[in-house]
Amino acid sequence: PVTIRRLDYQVPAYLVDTVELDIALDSERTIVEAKLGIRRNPASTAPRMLVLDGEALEFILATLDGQPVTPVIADNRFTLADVPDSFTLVTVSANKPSANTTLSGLFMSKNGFFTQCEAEGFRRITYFPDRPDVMARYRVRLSADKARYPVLLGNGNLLEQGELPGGRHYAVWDDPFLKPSYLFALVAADLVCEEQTITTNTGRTALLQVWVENGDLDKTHHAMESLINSIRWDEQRFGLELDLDRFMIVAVSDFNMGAMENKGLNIFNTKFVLANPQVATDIDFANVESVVGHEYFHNWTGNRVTCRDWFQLSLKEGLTVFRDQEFSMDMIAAAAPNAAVAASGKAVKRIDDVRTLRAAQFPEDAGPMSHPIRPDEYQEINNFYTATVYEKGSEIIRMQQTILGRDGFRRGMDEYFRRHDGQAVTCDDFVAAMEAANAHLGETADLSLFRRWYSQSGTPVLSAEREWDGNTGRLTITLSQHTAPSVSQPVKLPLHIPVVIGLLGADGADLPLRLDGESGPAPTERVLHLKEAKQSFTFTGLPAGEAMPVPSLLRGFSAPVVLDHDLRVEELAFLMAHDSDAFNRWEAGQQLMLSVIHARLRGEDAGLQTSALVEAMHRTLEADLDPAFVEVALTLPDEAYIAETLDVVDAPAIARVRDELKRQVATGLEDSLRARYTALGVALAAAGEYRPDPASAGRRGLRNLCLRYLTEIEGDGLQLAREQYAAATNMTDRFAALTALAHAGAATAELADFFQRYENEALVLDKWFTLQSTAARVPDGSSQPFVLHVLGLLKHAAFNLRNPNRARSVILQFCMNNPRHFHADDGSGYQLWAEYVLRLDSLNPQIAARLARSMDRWRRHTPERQARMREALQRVADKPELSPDVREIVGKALG
Ligand code: B3K
Ligand code: ZN
Repeated sequence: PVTIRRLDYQVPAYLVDTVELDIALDSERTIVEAKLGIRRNPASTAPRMLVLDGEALEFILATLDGQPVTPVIADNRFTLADVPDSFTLVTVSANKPSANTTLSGLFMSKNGFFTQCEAEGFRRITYFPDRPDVMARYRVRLSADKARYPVLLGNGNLLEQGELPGGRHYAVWDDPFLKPSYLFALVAADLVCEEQTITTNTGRTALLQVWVENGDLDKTHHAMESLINSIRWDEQRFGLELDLDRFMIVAVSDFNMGAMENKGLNIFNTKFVLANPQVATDIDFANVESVVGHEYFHNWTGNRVTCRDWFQLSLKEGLTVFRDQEFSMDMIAAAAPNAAVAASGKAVKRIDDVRTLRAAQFPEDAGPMSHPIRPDEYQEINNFYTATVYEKGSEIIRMQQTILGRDGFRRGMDEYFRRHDGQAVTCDDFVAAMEAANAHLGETADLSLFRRWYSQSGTPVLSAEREWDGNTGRLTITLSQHTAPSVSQPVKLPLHIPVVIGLLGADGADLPLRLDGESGPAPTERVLHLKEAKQSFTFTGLPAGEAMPVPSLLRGFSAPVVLDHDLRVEELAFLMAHDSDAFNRWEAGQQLMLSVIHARLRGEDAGLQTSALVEAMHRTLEADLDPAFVEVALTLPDEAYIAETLDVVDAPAIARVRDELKRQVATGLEDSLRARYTALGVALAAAGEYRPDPASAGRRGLRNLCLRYLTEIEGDGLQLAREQYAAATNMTDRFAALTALAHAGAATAELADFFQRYENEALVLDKWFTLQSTAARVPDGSSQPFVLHVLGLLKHAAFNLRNPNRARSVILQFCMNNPRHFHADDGSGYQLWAEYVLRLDSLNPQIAARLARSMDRWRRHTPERQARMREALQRVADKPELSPDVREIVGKALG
């Protein structure tokens, strides 16, 4: 395997100013003529040799300034020696879209041609310096059979279209913006659209379109609304305007990822476009909004300013995730009736994001694929579209906002665009703009130490110790940090960690925070800047003669760290009830739950702790709180997060202990759960027609959680679930009822009914497959081993390994999200894993590599399981013709 290193970066030897493409689309042989205006890069000292990338292309001919030339074509490279300083290169090549199962480059989905060029797909369309720092102006002529592919779309503006002989037609698209090749896109398909014009804040008008298959026009409205909200939000929050005359979203059913931000022509997995109350759940609606926002926000953070090289991926991804998270929060707040509900809604969104970080990124950062948000090396770049680059990357941006303040952060963003619009830049350029725009803040704006977050991998453990002097009212908090060494970084350095803190007095209210030596007004919440391995902070003027104030540390999860607190159970319960920071109220509850789960896993009965926890949960359920908050507060930590808090993982034991606790909670809260279930049902019915707004989604969420708890115990839970399933008027309630029944192993009739109802709705069938692959029990309650049930799903007539959504819904879901059965004692889960990694690898290496990663943490499992997991990994590694994608993952896992 070839390793690419960040420090080996060289400027491109040749630049491309203009690209004219003529693409004659044909499923068996698409002909691409490319006319490139090329010139020597004055900044390069490399030899005068033109090297272009090209993969899976059939070379037909090439001319240089009109003269035929003969390139050397080998190892996915096109090389021409002794080229002039400035010239026009024409190449003609062919490719076969119908055979392209990788879904990278030009491929076919059921109703047409689509492209995916990020990261390195453009080289599968034509010979080109396929790297993000080569930015060119593109004009594209598309032609195709008119009856089959009546819609021809490209980046930018439509200049011309017309008929051609032989039943074909053509369209010419021109993109006025310079762009890297990874943002190129085309679509030729049988599609229809919902469209609308919008006037931007400066009075420009633009046409917005959402293109879908015929028959899906009843599911585009939410995406369109989300797009409009995204445009408005970026104008208001960051002063960024839509720069195009036309902005298109196209839905495709075969797609490797969520969506892609191609300039003016976003291509989306149908899963993140199509939604209506009958087929989409509240979570789907929220996901559509967030992905539409994410791709739209890339238009500035990613497209107008792009990455110099792929090591800088977090420059656009971390920043854009941060932006989409903030967008969703602001949308929730905007819909809230008052400030309290707005604050709670924002906290719930933050909690969801932190749960994702803990369940996906923390394990990644502790395993064989651990890398800094700006990686130093990779073998296959597609393996680095990770939770670290995205989600931890977003946390690194968020911390800059915490350090500089919201206004300071905005000044930094303005400076970033002022400096770099139209350029391909680095993460360091971003931080430098933040610093420069805030220089007047003095030391606060010095991010030199902060930059280590970009270069150092691993999750820091932050420890806090307290010393209380009750006579003088002085509290000293000593913070220390430690990051475990990793293979590539044996020595880890201290980071700049912003720790947002509050102190609760005996009545639960926030106390003024005055650091030793300070005078003047004292805030009740502030940021402590931990910059060394260990630092003490002394607060003075606290109520003397009282018990030690209870610290609320890392409010709002102000840094992506593991907090090793020294809080006693009573203090956690106190925070859970009184902390003015809703995130930390939730967090205190999670820590209580974790300590009960840990005790049980150690074989202790933890009776007292459990009853304290159940009581605290009962109070939360009975309190007059935002239902969405109550839902997250009553949800036990995920199995994946629990596993990360343990040294040795026994996955089925974790699931068992978590189930037991769930049943105890359900038993303890049974009457309240049923009462709440009923009351919420009444309130929702009174509110009328289904709407996916945060308030009603929150009510449904809590009501369905109550139902889940009730189906965990003997009683009328199953009966309620059956009734709810039958009476449901929307997918959220119907699917929640089905889920509750399936986990209880009592869903035979409903699963059959569900399949029949939604046989023609691919995204709903994906849910049906996912639910069955991730269920706690075989959904019909039979005693067959779970893996046989999964095998049955894989053989189902509606299963199709080539469709990524369907493949994910069974095999990836089973291996990644059903730990108790994946880790079955006999190793059958691992065998299935190996077989499907190999099968998928010959079709679609990107999806195979994702699946391969479900073995990342194999060294943490019990010795017997480790042995079986290693065997399965070895079986995959032993295959000689593995893709670079899977080779890198299994190589690192075994390494
Ligand atoms: N930028 C794309 C991801 C491309 C993944 C390539 N393997 C979607 C996004 O992050 O918005
Ligand atoms: Zn992105």
